[in-house]
Amino acid sequence: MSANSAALQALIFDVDGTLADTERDGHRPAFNAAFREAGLDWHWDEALYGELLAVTGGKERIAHFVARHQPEFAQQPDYAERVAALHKAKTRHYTQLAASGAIPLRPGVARLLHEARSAGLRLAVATTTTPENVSALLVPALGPDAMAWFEVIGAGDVVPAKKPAPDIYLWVLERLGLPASNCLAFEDSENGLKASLGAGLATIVTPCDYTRGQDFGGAAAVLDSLEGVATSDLRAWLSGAAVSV
Ligand code: XBP
Ligand code: MG
Repeated sequence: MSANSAALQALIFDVDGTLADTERDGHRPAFNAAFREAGLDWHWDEALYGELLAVTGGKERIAHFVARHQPEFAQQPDYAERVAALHKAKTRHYTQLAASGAIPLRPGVARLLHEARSAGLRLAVATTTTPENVSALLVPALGPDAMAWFEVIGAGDVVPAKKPAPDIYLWVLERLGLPASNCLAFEDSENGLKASLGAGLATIVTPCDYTRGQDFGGAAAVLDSLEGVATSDLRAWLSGAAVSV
């Protein structure tokens, strides 16, 4: 492969856990608020939520919880509609919380995004969460035109199979019109890394509290955060060179 063909052209970011640490104090309380609103006595504490995070996608996570802990709930004739309604309510609670600015970006993220844009790198998002959740998180943090920074936003149900399937990354690459070899992915979890590697993407992992200690084999680098990461480091990681940050 010539150096030009492997030139870094685009950065593809996961959202939850990567751009911001959203799960424990964002998505989790939003799920619990939706359950209370529906008159359900379900409460996902931090430990249980950590187990449920093995399943990506909010609707899928609720179904996983029901199968393991509330199997009778699945016997209702309108079960699928009730799960969808719970997730819709959860998303309302989450977007309200995120739009209030209560969930900050992780250290170094805003600076790296600004630096990447200045360097002419194209930006994209590949996430399991919903598009409205992405906007609610990014606009308070990056300003009213934040969503326009990302040329492609692959989010939620646009693909049939969620992470660890590679579908969302393949969907984003197709719309970028780029091969994986010209892009770098950013993830926080083993599920996310499996998805990005499955799409052939070199991947930088920045674990968060819920994902620290997972298997990040195959990552180009595993970092505490994106603080101090320069675009020159990104180009080196894409080429497979060792980088000390
Ligand atoms: C993380 C997920 C999402 C969120 C909840 O997404 O798996 O399901 O936990 O958001 P990613 P939703 O790390 O790919 O950004 O309820 O909207 O799914
Ligand atoms: Mg994530």
